[in-house]
Amino acid sequence: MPQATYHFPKGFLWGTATSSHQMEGNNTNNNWHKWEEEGHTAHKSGLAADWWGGRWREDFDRAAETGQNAHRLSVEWSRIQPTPDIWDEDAIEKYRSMLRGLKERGITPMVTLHHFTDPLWLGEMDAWETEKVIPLFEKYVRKTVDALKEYCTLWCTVNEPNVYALQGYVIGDFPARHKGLKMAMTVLANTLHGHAAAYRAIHEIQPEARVGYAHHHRPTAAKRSWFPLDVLMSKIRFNAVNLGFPSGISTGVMKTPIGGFSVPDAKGTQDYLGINYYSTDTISFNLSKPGQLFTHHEYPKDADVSDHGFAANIPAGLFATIKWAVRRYPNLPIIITENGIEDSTDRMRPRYLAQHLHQIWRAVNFNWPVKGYFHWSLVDNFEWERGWNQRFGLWGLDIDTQKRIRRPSVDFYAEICKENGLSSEMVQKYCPEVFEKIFPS
Ligand code: IFM
Repeated sequence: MPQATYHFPKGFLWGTATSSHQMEGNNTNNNWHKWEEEGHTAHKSGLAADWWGGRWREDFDRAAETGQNAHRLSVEWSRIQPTPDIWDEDAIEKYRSMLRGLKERGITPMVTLHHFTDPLWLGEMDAWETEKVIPLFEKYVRKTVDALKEYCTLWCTVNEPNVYALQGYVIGDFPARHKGLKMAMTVLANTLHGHAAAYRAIHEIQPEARVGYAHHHRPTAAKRSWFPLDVLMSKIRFNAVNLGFPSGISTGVMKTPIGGFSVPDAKGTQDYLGINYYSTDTISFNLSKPGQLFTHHEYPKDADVSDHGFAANIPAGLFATIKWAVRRYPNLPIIITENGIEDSTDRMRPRYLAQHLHQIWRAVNFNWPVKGYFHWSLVDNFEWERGWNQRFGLWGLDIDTQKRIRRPSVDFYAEICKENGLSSEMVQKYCPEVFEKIFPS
C-alpha cells in the first residue's frame, strides 16, 4: 500500500466559511427574517448558532485548536445600518471584537460584505432591482471597511451573486419582489456595478487590500454525449449559470441568456477569484420543461449523493473549475471560498473532503495559483429555504441546547490543517473506501 503525503504550498490558507444570518441568530431586521416569518422556509433561523449572543468565542477556539489558520465570515448590512440614516456603532464594535478574536487566535479573517441578506429598508426600495442600490452599497462598504480595516485585508464583496439572482428571481426560493429572467439579469448587473464600486472604495481606504467576490461555479455535463441537443443544453445552462460576473469582469460586458449588459466599470475588478464549488450537473434536453429552457438536470445514476440529494460527490468538477478559472484569468490567485457537503451523520464528509482536496493538490502541482481552502462550514448553520434540514458543519449543532457535536471530520480536517497536507495514513484512517482513488497502488 503506497505511503505518501500530498503537501500544499507554504502559507496555504486552511479555514472554514460561515455567514452572518446563518450563524448569528436574532437577525430580525433583514429580508430573510421577513421571508421566514412569511413561511417560505422549512424552519426559522431563530438563535442560529448564537454568535450574536457571544458563542463565536467558543467556535473560534474550536477553529484555532484544530489548526485552522483562516476564517471567512460575513457582516450583516442590516445590523451595521439599521435604517438609511443610522450607523449602529455597537454592532460595528461587536464585529471589531470578532475580528480581533480571530487575530488573537492566529486566524486570518476574510470578510464578506454581502451574503444573501438585505436590510428591510433596502427591500422596501426594491433592493438590487434598480441602480439606486449602487451608491447605497458603496456607502455601507466604505463605513464598514473603514471600521474593520485594522483587522482585515482580505475582502469578499458579494457571495454567489448568480445564486442570489437565480434563486430569488427565477426559481423563487429566495426573497425577491418582481420575478422573471430579465429582472434576474438586471439584479445581477446591478450587483456587478455594486461590486465594482466596492472594489474601488476598498482600495481607496486600504491600498494593500485584496478584493474579490465568491463565485458559485456549477459545471455541467451532457447526459448523452452523443446527442447534440443534450450537448447544446448543457452549454446553454453552463453559460447562463456561470458566466455573468466572470464575463463582465473580463471584458466589461456581462454575458447573459438575454444578451450583453454593458458594465465597463467592472472590468478588472478582482485581486483573486473566490470559487464556491459543491457539485456538477448532468444535463439533458427535455421537451416537457419549457419553463426551464427545455433542460433537465440530475446527478448520474451511480453518483455518491448527499442526505437530501443536494449535492453529488464529483471531485473532478472542482479540478475542471480551477482549470476553467486559470484559462480565463491566467496568474490570478484563486481561493476556494466554499466547498462542503450536507451530511448529518458524517458518513460521506470525510471522503468528500479528501477527494476534493486531492483535486486541489493536483491543480497546485500544475503551478495553478490556488492559495487557500475554506470548508463550508465550521458548525451546522441555517440553510436558507432548507432551514435546519441540511447539516454542513464539521461540528454538529443541537439547536435546542446550542450544544456542539464533534464529528469525526473535525479531527480529519485538523490533521490536514496541521500537516498542511493530506497523507495516505489520514485517508486510511478516515475514509479507507476511497484510498485507492487517491493513492493508487
Ligand atoms: O449555505 C450556503 C451558503 O450560504 C452559500 N453557498 C452554499 C451553501 C450551502 O448551501
